Amino acid sequence: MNNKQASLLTVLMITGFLLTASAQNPIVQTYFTADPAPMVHDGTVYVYTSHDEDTTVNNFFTMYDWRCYSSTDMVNWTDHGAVASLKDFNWHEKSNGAWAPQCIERNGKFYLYVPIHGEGTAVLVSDSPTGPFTDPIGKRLIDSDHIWQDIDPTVAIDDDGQAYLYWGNPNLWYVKLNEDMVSYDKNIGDNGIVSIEMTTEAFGSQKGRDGKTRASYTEGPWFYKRNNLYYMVYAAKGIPEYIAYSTAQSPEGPWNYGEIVMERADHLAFTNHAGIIGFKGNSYIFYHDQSLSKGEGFKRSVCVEQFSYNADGSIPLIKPTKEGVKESIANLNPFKKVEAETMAWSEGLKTAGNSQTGVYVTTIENGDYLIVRSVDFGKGVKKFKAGVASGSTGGKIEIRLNRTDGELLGTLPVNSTGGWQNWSVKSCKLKKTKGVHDLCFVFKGDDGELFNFDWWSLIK
Ligand code: FUB
Repeated sequence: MNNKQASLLTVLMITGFLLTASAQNPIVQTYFTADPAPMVHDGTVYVYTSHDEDTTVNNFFTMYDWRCYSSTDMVNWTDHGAVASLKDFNWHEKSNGAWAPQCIERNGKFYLYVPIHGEGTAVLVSDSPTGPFTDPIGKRLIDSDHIWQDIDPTVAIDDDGQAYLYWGNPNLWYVKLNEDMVSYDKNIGDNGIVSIEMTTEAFGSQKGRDGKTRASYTEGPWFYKRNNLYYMVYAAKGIPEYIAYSTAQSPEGPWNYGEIVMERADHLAFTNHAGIIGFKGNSYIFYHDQSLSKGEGFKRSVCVEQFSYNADGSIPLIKPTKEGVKESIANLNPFKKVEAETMAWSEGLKTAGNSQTGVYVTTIENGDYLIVRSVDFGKGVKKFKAGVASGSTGGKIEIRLNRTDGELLGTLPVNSTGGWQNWSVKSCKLKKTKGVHDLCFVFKGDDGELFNFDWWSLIK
């Protein structure tokens, strides 16, 4: 038994419970992801994340790029890969430090605000939410003399069209972005940068290392407006952090401390970082934990919980759970091409991508699996087909209902296609099945990598 098989066995035993409970957290199992920044666009939730590398260097954040995931049902997430990276900037010297991003759309363009730790806050732009992103200004966006504190940008556009970019650790600053979203009004504050007064009335209180009382705000601000109230949600009280929030009647403050939104918990990391959205009538909070790495604070994972505001607009205390979002809010249509990297849960898998194929599922070995939830079989299906490629002797995909040991609907043999990028369409018969079900693809074969998996669909 190799290392991957041994750890898969452990994971399978542990997740026996998780599968029955339909665990949804963390929402990405193929990579370590952190600092979630959700964006609703055109009926889809895009979550931009930072990315903790599998190998941590020098016992510190090891982060080179930013990833993106999307969902229309809040339980199945499509992996769009690394949509931007430190390599997209040619003016900085850092090869590490791709920290917490946020993306926003304006006039058909997508602006991705990113900190490069130690180099300040920058911006990238794209015509698509999933990139490619390019550097529109060739330098950092925020021209400050405190670039080490210029992390965690958060952006929102007010109803009058004025865009605000807030950021900072352990202080909070903002600029008023110009309509081009890549420059800002230099006529306010200190050369355009407005410093927020960090009072305990505004941001709660904590005891600093020097024993003095100071505002509890630490980092990771998330700025938004709801029902004429402006919210600032943030990581508070140094490390370990909890999530708290403040509100204001204006986008420029003054801020009034609200309450704690998410307490510390054992499976959370020493950092936490929240992003909140409303989507199809529901409210969701994204944050990160360290459950996938079993406790490594530099290997975090993005999670999500559904919640409801209190009647007065206050945010309740939200519990971080393993179950996450319980119900899918839309069924998945399996009669169109479904990307294999759309999944609710997986074990043992990675994704990779190239310009021809896009993102696909890879490092598939015997016993690995993925689950897609709320698949609408309609009045019945007869066949399964998939786009696959194999540079080895291949293997097979067992198509099962609900879980790894669920009812077997059919088996797709995947023989060698003559190369890992020699893609071929294979199909097999399925047991006639109607209605809405979770689908589980269980990968079987000999030792080593079996095949790559790009897409699948069902045939009536
Ligand atoms: O991910 C690196 C840093 O950790 C972020 O910028 C902070 O918000 C904290 O989550």
